[in-house]
Amino acid sequence: MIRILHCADLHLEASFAGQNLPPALARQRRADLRQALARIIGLAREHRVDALTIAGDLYEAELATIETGTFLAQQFATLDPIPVLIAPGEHDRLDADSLYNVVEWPGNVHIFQPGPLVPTGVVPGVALWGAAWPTELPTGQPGGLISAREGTHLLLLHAAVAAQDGQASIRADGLALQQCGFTAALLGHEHRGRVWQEGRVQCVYPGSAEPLTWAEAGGEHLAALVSVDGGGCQVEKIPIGRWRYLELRVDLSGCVSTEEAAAVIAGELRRLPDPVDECTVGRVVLTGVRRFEPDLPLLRARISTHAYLQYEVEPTESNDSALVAREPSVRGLVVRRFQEKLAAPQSATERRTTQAALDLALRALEGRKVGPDADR
Ligand SMILES: [Mn+2]
Repeated sequence: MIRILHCADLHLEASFAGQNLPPALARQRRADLRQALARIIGLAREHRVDALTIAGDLYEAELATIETGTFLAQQFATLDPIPVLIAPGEHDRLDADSLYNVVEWPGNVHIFQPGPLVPTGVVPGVALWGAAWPTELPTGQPGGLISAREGTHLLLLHAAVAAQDGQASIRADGLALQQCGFTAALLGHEHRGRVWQEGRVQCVYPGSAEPLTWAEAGGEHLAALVSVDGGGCQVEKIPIGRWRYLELRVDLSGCVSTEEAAAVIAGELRRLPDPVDECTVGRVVLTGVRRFEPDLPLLRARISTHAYLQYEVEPTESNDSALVAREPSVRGLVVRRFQEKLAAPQSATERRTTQAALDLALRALEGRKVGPDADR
């Protein structure tokens, strides 16, 4: 049996631009991408794998420096003699001045070149086929590529997989994974990890090592421990990412002050199943019809958390009840009745319930759907 640890899409030196992160946090996140690689290297050693495979987007070429390359070379050298096989991707494209050509790599590193898929026997007993992105994939009947050969064949590639005629295919005109004769396709490109079976082919997208954007919030971020045994293949998913993106919608209907809102939000944060820690980037969306204008600096000061939270106020329709109460209409009458009720002595909970009832009544009078599952 041979074992391979497979990863992809580390995106070292990613800028995290466009996410409104403070520069210090973006720096921390870049440092943690390196930590993720270090964890992967540690896992490869711990599991005594026969090879570490990386399916592209190891770093971001526009932002990486020679120092990035030196860091990578040092990390990979610590695995020697375990081979490290890299199929470069789109963001770490292999061209003349890419780090792959400029840095002096240790002897255990094998970098696939652009062009057609080629096999390497670097892993004993297994032919691992790969190429750098963009790959010249075989035309015609892809099964012909390896059908005449004995043994176990694995594919290592940075590529998008699309469904075509009910089969997963690597590009518009071919390389249907099922027909290739590969035991496993160790892929990179999709940042939300997934492991699935395509006919007899075990397919793996490990995902980015850490979620890099909000769009990757819900996905898996893995290293895949791939065991190949007599033509069969098993994949163990090992979570790698430590960071997460969290979106929390908090209904502030009935709150009368920023202080009260802060208490409600803090309560919601405490009730979340996973800890909201220093590796959480959160977006708190304040919803509901409010009686006050939230003071965001005060809100930030009142909520004690290690997470980086951004607050967004969801716009609501104007709901100035003092104004509405003067209307000579059913709406005005409803608001006046509720205001009498709200003026009477009552607990904070009762007041919130009354306020929520008023908000619902106003929504209903506007002809909007109300109820437990109404779109709020
Ligand atoms: Mn990528």
